[in-house]
Amino acid sequence: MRQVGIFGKRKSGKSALMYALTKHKIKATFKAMEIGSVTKVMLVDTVGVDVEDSTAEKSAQSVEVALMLIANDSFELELAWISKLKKSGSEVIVVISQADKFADGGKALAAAVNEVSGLKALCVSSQTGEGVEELDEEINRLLGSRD
Ligand SMILES: Nc1nc2c(ncn2[C@@H]2O[C@H](COP(=O)(O)OP(=O)(O)OP(=O)(O)O)[C@@H](O)[C@H]2O)c(=O)[nH]1
Ligand SMILES: [Mg+2]
Repeated sequence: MRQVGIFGKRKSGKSALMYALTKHKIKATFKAMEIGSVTKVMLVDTVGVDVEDSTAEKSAQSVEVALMLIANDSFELELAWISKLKKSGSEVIVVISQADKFADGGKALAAAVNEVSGLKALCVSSQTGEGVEELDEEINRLLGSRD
């Protein structure tokens, strides 16, 4: 089964995002099913990347697409994980998580991440649903690009 992993520090909003994406009916799954390329896409929740535990490392080996959540302006660990995920062959989508908590919707943080890493980040709130559809589309696009 094709796997999409959700990574991020403890309390960065991984489980809430998994629920929000599931509620959104995981359009990626249905589109992929329509074109008959796969039967199912599985979302994989993980323990925090800041937890001493090998399970997130293990998930990192088996996901095709990884969502890396960033919830505040200390994101060095997340950038290190992004390199690791890419090395193991995963596509990575950077997500500014809990975007509703920021007055600007996470834009400044997304710009800071972009400046340091060159990566584009999507601002997403599981609470308001802001950005969930765009994220879903990006997951779908990346899965499609790997067919
Ligand atoms: N305002 C706001 N709060 C959020 C959002 N997503 C999650 N939260 C809250 O943030 C806290 C942590 O969310 P979780 O989804 O449990 O985070 P997690 O990364 O799965 O946490 P662990 O599994 O413990 O590592 C909870 O109190 C959520 O209600 C969001 O988009 N907006
Ligand atoms: Mg969780």
